[in-house]
Amino acid sequence: MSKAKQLRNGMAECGLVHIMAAHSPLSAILAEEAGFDGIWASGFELSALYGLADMSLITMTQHLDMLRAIAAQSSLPIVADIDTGYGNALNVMHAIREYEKAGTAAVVIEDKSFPKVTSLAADGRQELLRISEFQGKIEAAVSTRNDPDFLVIARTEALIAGLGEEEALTRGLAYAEAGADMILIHSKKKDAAEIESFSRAWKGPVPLVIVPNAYPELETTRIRALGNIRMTIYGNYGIRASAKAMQDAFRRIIADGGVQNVYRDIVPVEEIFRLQKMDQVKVDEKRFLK
Ligand code: SPV
Ligand code: MG
Repeated sequence: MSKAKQLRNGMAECGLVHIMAAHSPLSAILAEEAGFDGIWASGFELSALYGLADMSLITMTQHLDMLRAIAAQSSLPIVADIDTGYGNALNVMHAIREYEKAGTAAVVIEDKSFPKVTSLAADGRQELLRISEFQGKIEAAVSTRNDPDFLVIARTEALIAGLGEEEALTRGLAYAEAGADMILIHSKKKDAAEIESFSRAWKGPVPLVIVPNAYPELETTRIRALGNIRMTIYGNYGIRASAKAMQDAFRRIIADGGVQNVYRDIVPVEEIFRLQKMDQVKVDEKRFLK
């Protein structure tokens, strides 16, 4: 079964899948062990990993390299954050071929102009494409995929750009008409009212995806109650969790003048060996090193 089919089946069977952001194969392994249904190959997280702002500075090649490395270590379906699709509809066609070959189950393409600016920044420059131009990009993606189960998810940034619910609904419907399998509706409001209102007003033919980064109070029970959200992406939690853990440990080492305390509160090296599958290395050594 393809990973795309696995993802579709997960949504059909459970009603809602939980997709965790990863910025490395190690973070993807940890997400899989924790029990998530899929991996979000996040542009924000990869940008942050390089110490860069999430504004189209990371190239498609860099993102694909990370995604391939994740695919090699994880059995979970990968939802690729391809931002604006790296250009116009022709760039989207190239991207879809490359991401599908790399083992991606789904892509999310957003209706901002290239180069984009990250969605959650206060006063970010948020310019949206004309609706028909973005429909062309969705049509290009849909007609390029090989596997009919490969999901093309259209993300509208209408609420992020402050254009209001009517515009967001109009765009969502237009993108579904262009062939999108799902609509990702993003919001940077600190509470969930905007997303809940959009979800209640959405009468489109395809289900919704949300990214509760700005409004963490919207947990699974409330999401399920809305009835038309099939995918939740935890969009920047991996990088924030790891930054916090490293900040705490690094500061303590300086403050304590050594690692004599901190070593108790970090994973032992044996845990890293386990994640690196050192047991298998030992087996292979015995078998093949003659
Ligand atoms: C990402 O994780 O790259 C996203 C989600 O696109 S957000 O950063 O909240 O826009
Ligand atoms: Mg992104």
